[in-house]
Amino acid sequence: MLGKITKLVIIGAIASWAISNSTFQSCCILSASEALGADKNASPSLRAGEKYSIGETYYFVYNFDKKPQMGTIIIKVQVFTKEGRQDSSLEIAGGADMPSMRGAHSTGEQLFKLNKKGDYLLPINVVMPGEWEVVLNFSKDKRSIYTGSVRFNV
Ligand SMILES: [Cu+2]
Repeated sequence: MLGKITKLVIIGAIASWAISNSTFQSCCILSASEALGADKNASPSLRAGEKYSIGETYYFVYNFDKKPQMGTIIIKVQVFTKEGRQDSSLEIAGGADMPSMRGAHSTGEQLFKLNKKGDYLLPINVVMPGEWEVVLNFSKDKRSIYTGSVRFNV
């Protein structure tokens, strides 16, 4: 009889230790992902209106349709060949988020849409003042060839 009670007490103690231990682990996982976010912050921000090379073949320029502000703003990316001819053979994806509160307003990765002129367009819904980041991912034939980040303050 006494032996059974002792066993129950031991099981109870193990269970409560396991619960507190799992709480400890999830806290560590959280801080690890925060550290990962901090690393991402280190990537240099691309400047609007400047030319950036993509390998040997292409370069691109991006701009906003207006000064970034609350509401919907549109990012326009134009890709050119080294000879200066506008090119629309790439695929561009962009995902917006606020670095200071990752995940809170993340748009997920969305594809830029081409207009008739061959410009790549992506609308972004700015729902809160502060610093925003848009990570751009360029791919050719489904292969990622360039990644960069655009930051702006609202
Ligand atoms: Cu926010």
